[in-house]
Amino acid sequence: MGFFEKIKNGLSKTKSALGGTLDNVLSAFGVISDDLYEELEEALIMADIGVETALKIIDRVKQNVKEKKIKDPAAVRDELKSVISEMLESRQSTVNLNTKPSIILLIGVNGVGKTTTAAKLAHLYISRGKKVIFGAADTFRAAAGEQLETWADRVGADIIKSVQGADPAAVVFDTISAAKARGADIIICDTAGRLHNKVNLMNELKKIYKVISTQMQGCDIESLLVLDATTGQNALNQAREFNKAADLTGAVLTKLDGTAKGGMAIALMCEYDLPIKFIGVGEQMDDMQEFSARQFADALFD
Ligand SMILES: Nc1nc2c(ncn2[C@@H]2O[C@H](COP(=O)(O)OP(=O)(O)O)[C@@H](O)[C@H]2O)c(=O)[nH]1
Ligand SMILES: [Mg+2]
Repeated sequence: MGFFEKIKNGLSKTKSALGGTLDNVLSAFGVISDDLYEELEEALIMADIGVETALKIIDRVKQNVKEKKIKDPAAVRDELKSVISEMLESRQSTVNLNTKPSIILLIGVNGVGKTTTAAKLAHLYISRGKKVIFGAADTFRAAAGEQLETWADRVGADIIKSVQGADPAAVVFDTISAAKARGADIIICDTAGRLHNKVNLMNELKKIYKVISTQMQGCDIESLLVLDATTGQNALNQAREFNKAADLTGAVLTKLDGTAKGGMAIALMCEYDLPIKFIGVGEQMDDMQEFSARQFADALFD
C-alpha cells in the first residue's frame, strides 16, 4: 500500500464523520443561505477543527461563493476543500535537516508515540541513505532505553544510552559528541514524557536546549512536539502549553489511523501556529511521512 493510501485509510473515520455531516447539510438545503453556513460551521466545529478556524473557513467559503456566483449548495463542498487546502498549505513548513549533523528532539507527554516516532523517523532517513544515531534521553524509566535499543537494532541506527536516572541533557551531549566523531547525519533524541505543568521537568528541557544550542551551533535543529491525534482537544491543550515553554519548530501528529478526530490537525496548524512536519498512520516503522497539506486535504475530501 502506498503512503497516500495509508493516509486515506487512516483518515477514513475523520472523513466519514466530517464528510458525512457536510454532505447531509449540503443536500438538505435547496439554496445557499445563512442557515446553511451556520450548519456547515457547526459541522466543522464538531469535527475538532476549532471554533476560530471554522469561522475563518466559512468566511472564505462565503467570499468564494459570492465571487464565483455559485448557486448550487453541492458546489460548496469543493470550495470548502480548496479553502481548507489553501489554509493548510500557507502554513506548511519544510523539514530542515540539511546540515551534518542535524538534530531532531522529540518531546511530549507519555504515550503519545515519541519512541515509536524516533524509530519511524530513523527508518525514513536511513532508507534515504542517512546515518542516524539515537540519543536515549528518556532516562526516567529503564524500559524506555531498552525500547529504543530494540528499535535501533531493527532500523539499523546507532544509539547512545545511559543508566536509569542519568541526566538527560548529559545523554544529549554525549550523543552529539558521538555523532560528530562517527560522522552521523541525523541525531534523534527521545525524551521522557514530561508534564508541561511540572516546573522541574520544563527546566530539564531548558538544559537540553542549552546543550543543543551550544553543541549544535549553525546546525539544523528540529524540536518537535509529538501529539496523539486520538486525544483531540487534549492534544491541542498540550500544544498550547508546550508552545509557551519549549522552543518548538513543529509537531508530529501520531495515530491518525483509526481516529475520527483528524480535524484537529487543521486547528493545530491554523490556531496554534504549530506546523505539522510528520504524520504517523500506524505502529510499523514505515508508517510515517512528511506532512503534505495537499495530500491531507485530498485524503479528507476525495
Ligand atoms: N495506531 C498507532 N499507534 C501508534 C502510533 N504511534 C505510536 N503508536 C503506539 O502508541 C503506543 C505508545 O508509543 P510510544 O512510542 O511508546 O510513546 P511514548 O511514551 O511517547 O514514547 C505504542 O503502543 C505505539 O505502538 C501510530 O501512528 N498509530
Ligand atoms: Mg517513550
